[in-house]
Amino acid sequence: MFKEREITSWCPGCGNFPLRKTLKESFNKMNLSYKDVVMFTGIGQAAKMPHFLKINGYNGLHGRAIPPAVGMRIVNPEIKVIVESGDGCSYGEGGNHFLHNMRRNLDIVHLAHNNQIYGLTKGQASPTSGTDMRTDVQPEGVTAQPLNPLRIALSSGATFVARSFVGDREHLAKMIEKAFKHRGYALVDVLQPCVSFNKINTYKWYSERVKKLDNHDKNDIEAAFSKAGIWGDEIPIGVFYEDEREIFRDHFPWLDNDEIISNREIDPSNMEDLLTEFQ
Ligand SMILES: Cc1ncc(C[n+]2csc(CCOP(=O)(O)OP(=O)(O)O)c2C)c(N)n1
Ligand code: SF4
Repeated sequence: MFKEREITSWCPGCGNFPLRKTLKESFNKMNLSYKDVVMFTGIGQAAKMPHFLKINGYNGLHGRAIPPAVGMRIVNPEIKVIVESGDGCSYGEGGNHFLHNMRRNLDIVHLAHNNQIYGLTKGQASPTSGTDMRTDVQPEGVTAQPLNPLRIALSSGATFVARSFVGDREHLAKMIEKAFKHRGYALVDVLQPCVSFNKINTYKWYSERVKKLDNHDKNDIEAAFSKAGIWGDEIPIGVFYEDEREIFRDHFPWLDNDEIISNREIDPSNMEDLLTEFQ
């Protein structure tokens, strides 16, 4: 059984709490054990998830959660790999890895905690902050257009693209479970209020706007792209797009011809022979 740790450094009321609770419950519902999942994160408040949930995890550099996840995905196809990080870490510092690994379609679940702000470093604008948002370092307001992670994912080859909101845990659990069942890169952009530094996109603000997608054909990429462009008085949540295509590992069948690398016994006394091969 997955368990939450008692002590965290998150602010009371932070949207990371309901996300952690939902994630834990979903893991338990899916009958996953500690041996079945590894979580990769970067830096930020969201990225502290493996510190606050009892899980096998790897906490890397800011924006660099995906590369080690890719390594794990390649050497061990049996383990579920989850990348979890904030909007800054996922779409800003980690933007390049986000783009290129969706093209590769690795079998990875990516939960992006989207609070539209840099939480850990005390409230600078992030790539998803709204235009005109004022912060301590953007006192006259953000001038750039917010990045649209769903449209980027759709145009970069992600085979599962969804959005949810921590204020609707039932919906969030459904999206997490669908993402885990999907074979391929599964992005769930999770609206996660930062109660300390984002006073615009609050629980109330999101609650008044989120609306479940209905009459939507999730196999139609044009329809998904159009729905992903809706943001304002209405914010659609749900699965925007789902498709099946070969995953990265399918292109390298020789990886399956041998015992999986992670099961091999490593004998350090053999290292010398191996190193001399490269001399
Ligand atoms: C390359 C690099 N740039 C900047 C920083 C400083 N930094 C640490 S956390 C952070 C923001 C985190 O924001 P986000 O990823 O949105 O996560 P949140 O804290 O909101 O959950 C920044 C800018 C860093 N550690 N490394
Ligand atoms: S700063 Fe924001 S994101 Fe970070 S723990 Fe506090 S409320 Fe959560």
